[in-house]
Amino acid sequence: MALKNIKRTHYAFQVNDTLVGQQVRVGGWIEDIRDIGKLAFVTIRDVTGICQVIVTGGNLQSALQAPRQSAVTVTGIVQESKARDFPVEVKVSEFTVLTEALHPLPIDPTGRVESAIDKRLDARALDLRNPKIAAIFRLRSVGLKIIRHALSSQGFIEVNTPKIIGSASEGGANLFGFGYFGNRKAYLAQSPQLYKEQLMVGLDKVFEIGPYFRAENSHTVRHLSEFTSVDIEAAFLDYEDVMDILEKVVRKVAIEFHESYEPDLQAVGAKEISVAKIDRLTYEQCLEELANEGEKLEFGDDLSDSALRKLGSLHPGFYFIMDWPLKLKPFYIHGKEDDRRLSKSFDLQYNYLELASGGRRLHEPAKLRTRLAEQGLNPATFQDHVRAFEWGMPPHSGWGLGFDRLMMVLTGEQNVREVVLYPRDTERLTP
Ligand code: AMO
Repeated sequence: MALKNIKRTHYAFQVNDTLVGQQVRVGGWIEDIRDIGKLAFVTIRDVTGICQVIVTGGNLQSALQAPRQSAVTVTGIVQESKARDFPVEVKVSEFTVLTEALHPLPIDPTGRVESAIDKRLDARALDLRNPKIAAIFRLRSVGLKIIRHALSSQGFIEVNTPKIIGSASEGGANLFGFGYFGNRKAYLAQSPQLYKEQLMVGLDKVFEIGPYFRAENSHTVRHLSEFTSVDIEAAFLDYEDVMDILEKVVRKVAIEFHESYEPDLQAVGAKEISVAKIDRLTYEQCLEELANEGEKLEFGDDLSDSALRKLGSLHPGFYFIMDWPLKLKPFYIHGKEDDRRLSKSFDLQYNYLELASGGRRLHEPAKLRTRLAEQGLNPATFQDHVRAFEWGMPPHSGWGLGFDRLMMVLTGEQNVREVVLYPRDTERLTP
């Protein structure tokens, strides 16, 4: 068989009136075929858009026989078009079907026929051919880029800590464990918490963007068993300082999305999000506001889903809840000096949804051991961790931001699975 030239000269969006009279080769997928006898109008979609081509003569048969969504290259001369939707079209000299698509496909990637999310996730790669879905993942990519840039330019260095670990980072619950060479037991990291804190002994300001794993038996639109988190840790900073950093990072992503990625935001149907000012409420203020709304909670109660939904309706958009009761927070969180019931901790919320949590950490090894024991954790299991605190550990603070949840908010999606390529949850392990 003759060698096929698979290289494109132009993307579909580049085929415009400046190219009239020139030869182009586009590569993409057949979207529609309109057969009008001696010729056929075919639309070809690629990742950038769609163009129309006119097929005649010897190429007609192969174009008409090809199932929609087959991968093709099309070569021809650009000419003006009378079509309503296309100012120009390509008069085809060579129409090559590279790979035929199955007919019928499991989902319609044009999005004209809607499929339930599970069906789309079962055929995720094909789902990405839908321009709306592809736009979500382009935005996800630039979101990460913006965050990396924002943190690096503030002096943070990017690190990679292990995902196979020997002890729990967030306490005992929801760990995935597995056998590790011989009869040892290993776990998948729930967060980089222990490592990012240890790094404060030498690296001062670090961030990590990575996958974390939680055996959450939750069936919600916001929990996954594998999620992506942006974590930071910074020495010689208190919790309000790292709240400022978080606020800046989130604002930067939201603003840059709207300044530079409006077409993708429009494709996903996202509304503009206000990040002008992020309110900082204390836990106790939240209790008061909730009591006024008829939701009575005692000091020390966690904020339930329904309580968070009420708070979300009072504070639509982003807001912080800070100064949580110490007993509600993990062992590594520092207490407030002026009120021992409270902690130097915070969550960043968007309406009902928790996007991030963080705080000032205990940096004195003796206090850390006491807190571990108080929380029913075995200090011996955390020996390697606590050792690092004996090497001149500076005071430090940090946070973990659920990147998938942030993307959910910024794209206006209601289900975290929409913004994750291959989500993992209690039911889904494939594809
Ligand atoms: P936390 O456990 O609150 O804190 O997690 C931080 C953020 O990660 C996201 N997240 C999840 N997203 C999807 N599915 C899940 N199962 C899931 N679990 C958590 C949330 C959450 O706010 N070590 C601390 C952070 C710190 O103090 O630095 C931690 O992991 O958006």
